[in-house]
Amino acid sequence: VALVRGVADGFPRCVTEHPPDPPLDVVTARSQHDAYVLALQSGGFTVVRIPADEDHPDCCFVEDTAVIVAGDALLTRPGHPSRRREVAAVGDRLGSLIHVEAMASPATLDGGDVLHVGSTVYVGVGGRTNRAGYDTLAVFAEARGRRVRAVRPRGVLHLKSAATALDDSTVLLHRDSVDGAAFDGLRVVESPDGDPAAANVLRLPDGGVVVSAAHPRTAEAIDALGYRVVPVDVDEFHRADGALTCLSVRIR
Ligand code: CIR
Repeated sequence: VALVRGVADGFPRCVTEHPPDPPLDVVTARSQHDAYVLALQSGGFTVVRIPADEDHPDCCFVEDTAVIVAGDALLTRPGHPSRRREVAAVGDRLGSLIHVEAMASPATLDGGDVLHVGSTVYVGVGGRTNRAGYDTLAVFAEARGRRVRAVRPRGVLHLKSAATALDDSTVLLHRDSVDGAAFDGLRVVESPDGDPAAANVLRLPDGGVVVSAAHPRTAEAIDALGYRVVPVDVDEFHRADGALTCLSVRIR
């Protein structure tokens, strides 16, 4: 199952590091979102949709609101205060599907900081995710048989803004943003594109890998390693500091 959330009319007002120029366009974003959903479905996900929340321009970045470990959900407390109330509706929907727990103040954590590779959970700390957020997730994940490790990404919003998994033993990363030494014991592949977001790819249940259409060199490199690449255009979300993974919560 992949949970997605609609793009709000107010999407152009979402939180961004730099004001997008030209302004974000909700019509473009929605058509890219539709294509993204189709790619998830074609790759084997059953897609569950939650309607957009017009009070929360960032609500389509649903990944940040929940972390799934061994089929159970930990609802987050997003690092940006304007995003905290996105969580309730996600929790309600997930609660109808799986076991759900919540995270308490002062913990903050964005799902974009949580990278699962095999039985290890890597957590980006120091940005939207604080130590207490890390600790809460560590207890939750270790109780479910996972090893948990902190990583300090540099100059990016989230850990997964610059590092994701290609399979259970391979990490794709942008070398200036994430130190490969953090992934001891795994095969580390560096994305050849200058943009950290090129390293944000999404694994499909059928083994395919969704890659942003904005990063053809990374797509080629992954293809050369033998993965089946599925390009999807998410430019409008890149301009809002988002990438492929942030648009869904995957329950495997
Ligand atoms: C934010 O700043 O929170 C959103 N504009 C972008 C969130 C992207 N989330 C993600 O990559 N997991």
